Amino acid sequence: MSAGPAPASAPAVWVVLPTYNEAGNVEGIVEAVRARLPAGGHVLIVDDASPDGTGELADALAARHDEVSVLHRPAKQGLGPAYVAGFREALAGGAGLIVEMDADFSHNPDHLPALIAAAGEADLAIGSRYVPGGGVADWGLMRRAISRGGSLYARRVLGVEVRDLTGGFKCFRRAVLEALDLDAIASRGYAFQVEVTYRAIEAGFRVVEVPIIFRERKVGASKMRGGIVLEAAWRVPAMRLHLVKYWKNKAKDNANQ
Ligand SMILES: Nc1nc2c(ncn2[C@@H]2O[C@H](COP(=O)(O)OP(=O)(O)OP(=O)(O)O)[C@@H](O)[C@H]2O)c(=O)[nH]1
Ligand SMILES: [Mg+2]
Repeated sequence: MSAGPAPASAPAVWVVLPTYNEAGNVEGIVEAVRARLPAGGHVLIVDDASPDGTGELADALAARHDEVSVLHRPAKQGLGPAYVAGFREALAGGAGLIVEMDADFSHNPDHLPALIAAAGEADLAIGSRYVPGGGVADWGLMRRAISRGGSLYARRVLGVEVRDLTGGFKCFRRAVLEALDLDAIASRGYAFQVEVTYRAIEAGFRVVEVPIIFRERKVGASKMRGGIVLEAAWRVPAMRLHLVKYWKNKAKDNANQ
């Protein structure tokens, strides 16, 4: 008999929230996520030693709620490494489904149930701005063009069907993260989002897109820098080339057998 409130068949959902200087958002987002989590769910905050005290606020939330925990990292190392560390902790904690989302309310917690449900059908559910029903609430023309152009660029270069490749609101089945070589993911910014999805597709997992409305953050400062966009610009073709190398090696291995 299962002692917990969750039915034995329901996989535990872990929501990983990376934070860097999110003191104005962390409490609100954790409470909003908690309110929408299925029974047995967990919230993991991954804080990179934010100088604004986010880590201490996160600790206070963890002390208040059993299902909230904090992973403290010693210095700001970028979004990608923070997620990889969070994914590892979630896998070790027994997560069945792992959600990644921003802590700045750009990813509306109201979309969580649909995203989690979709991952039950596929292997990876992606919150998507660029499918019918999805969109961006309050971006200027320039920002829209960068994001749309970035997704289109990545889609064309990689030759995949996913329309929103750079978004970071996703729900993975455990098996996806177990299958990916997390240590081999070198990307830190937007490229991280592209690389994880691309690797999942290449590994044969089913990916679905769920419409979301993305909002601009209301509180706190953006960490987006030109360097993050540039990283994505050169890493995307590098991902494709890496794969070419992989298949060439495989063909050589087969020929040698
Ligand atoms: N742990 C950790 N979290 C980070 C780091 N960089 C960004 N984050 C968090 O990742 C999420 C997304 O970062 P944002 O600053 O919103 O960057 P963005 O969404 O690309 O840019 P905006 O559109 O301006 O919001 C937020 O929750 C940030 O606090 C980092 O180096 N380490
Ligand atoms: Mg943001």
